[in-house]
Amino acid sequence: AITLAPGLVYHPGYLSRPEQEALLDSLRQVLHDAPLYTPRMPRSGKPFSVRMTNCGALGWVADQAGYRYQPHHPETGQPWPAMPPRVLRAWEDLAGYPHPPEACLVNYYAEAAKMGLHQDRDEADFDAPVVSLSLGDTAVFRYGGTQRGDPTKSVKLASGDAIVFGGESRLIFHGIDRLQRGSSTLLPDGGRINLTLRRVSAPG
Ligand code: MD5
Ligand code: FE
Repeated sequence: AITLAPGLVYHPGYLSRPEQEALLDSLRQVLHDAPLYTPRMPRSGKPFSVRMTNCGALGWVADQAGYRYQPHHPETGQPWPAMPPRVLRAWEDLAGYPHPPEACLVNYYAEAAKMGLHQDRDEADFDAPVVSLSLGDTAVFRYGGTQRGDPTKSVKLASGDAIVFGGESRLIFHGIDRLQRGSSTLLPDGGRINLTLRRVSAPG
C-alpha cells in the first residue's frame, strides 16, 4: 500500500481480475434490483453526469431537496439491496474500523462523466474512514486539502484499485477529472464503476 498523504492510503491492484469479475456479477443483481438513477443538484436541479444507486442499509441520494442518506431508492421506493459479501470483506480488510459500513454508493461514469471537487460531509461519523473500490476504465482522481483553495495532486485509479480516506484525509476536497477511454476490458460497454463504502452514523 502507498500512503499518498496522512490518512490517504492507496492499494493498487487490491482486487484480482477474477475478483473484479465476481464482484461485477454480484453488482448486476444490485443494479437489477436498484437501477441507476440520475442525481440532481440541490436547488438548481442540474443533473449530475454520474449516475448512482446504492446497496446496504442506507444510501446517499441527491435531488432538488438536498443531499441525504435514506433507506430506500428514490425512484422505486424499495429498500436498497444488501451489500455483496466481497464489499463487506473489503471494508474489513482496509478500513481498520471496528463497525461495519452502513452505505455503499455505486457511481457509474460513462466515458464523458466527471465529478467536480467536493468534500464528503453528509455523515455524522468522521472518525470512520471512507473506502473506495474502482472497476472498469482508469480515472484521474484529483485530491487537495481541507480548504477549497489548497493545491491538488492527482492519482490514476485503475480497475481493481482501492483507496482509503481516513484520519486527516477524511475531509479533503476530491473529484474525478476524466476517464481514460478504453483502458479496461472489464465492463462490456466501457465506463467506470466506483463503490464508496461509508459509515453514516456514529457507532453505539
Ligand atoms: C469516485 N466518489 O471515484 C469517488 C470515490 C463520491 C466520490 O467522491 O463522493 O461519491 S470516493 C472518494 C472519497 C470519498 C470520501 C473522502 C474522500 C474521497 N477524500 O477525503 O478524499 O466516484
Ligand atoms: Fe466524494
